Amino acid sequence: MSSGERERTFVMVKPDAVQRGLIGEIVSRLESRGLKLVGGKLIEINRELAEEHYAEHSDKGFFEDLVEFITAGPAFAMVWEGADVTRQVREMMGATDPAEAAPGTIRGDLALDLGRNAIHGSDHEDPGSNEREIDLFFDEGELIEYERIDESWLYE
Ligand code: IDP
Ligand code: MG
Repeated sequence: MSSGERERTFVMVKPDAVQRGLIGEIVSRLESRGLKLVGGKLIEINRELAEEHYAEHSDKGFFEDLVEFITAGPAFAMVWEGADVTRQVREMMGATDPAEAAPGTIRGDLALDLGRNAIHGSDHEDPGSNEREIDLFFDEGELIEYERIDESWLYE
């Protein structure tokens, strides 16, 4: 392997994008990049889980709206694996505010509004947030270790 350490990250298709039929589009982008899906499930996030997941924002004015949004309908939770995956997914997601997100990014192509921004990914600037979020949403037995047949063509 030539670049970056292989790691796992937590990604979630938020309720707005589930309602808009975008699970497949978002999964497809990550899958086509060569990232490996090692866990995935449709979930209904309850208030307790939402408050824990977004604890870092609990003092912000938008916190209550954020918790309501993320608990308002099913979300699609995933774990993806790959070289430098946490940062790579963040780059693919684009800026938090879709209005500022570059075309070609998931938010820049699929969303318009800060409070309806389609996707969550662990923060690569917050070390350990990937593992913390994976543990919060998944049991060990729900994550599957396997080789993708194209791995020797993805990594040097
Ligand atoms: P991120 O999702 O790009 O990591 P964060 O700053 O961690 O962005 O914020 C978490 C989520 O909170 C955002 O994805 C968005 O849904 C929501 N959010 C962030 N800032 C605002 C705001 O100013 N108004 C409304 N919602 C916000
Ligand atoms: Mg964040």
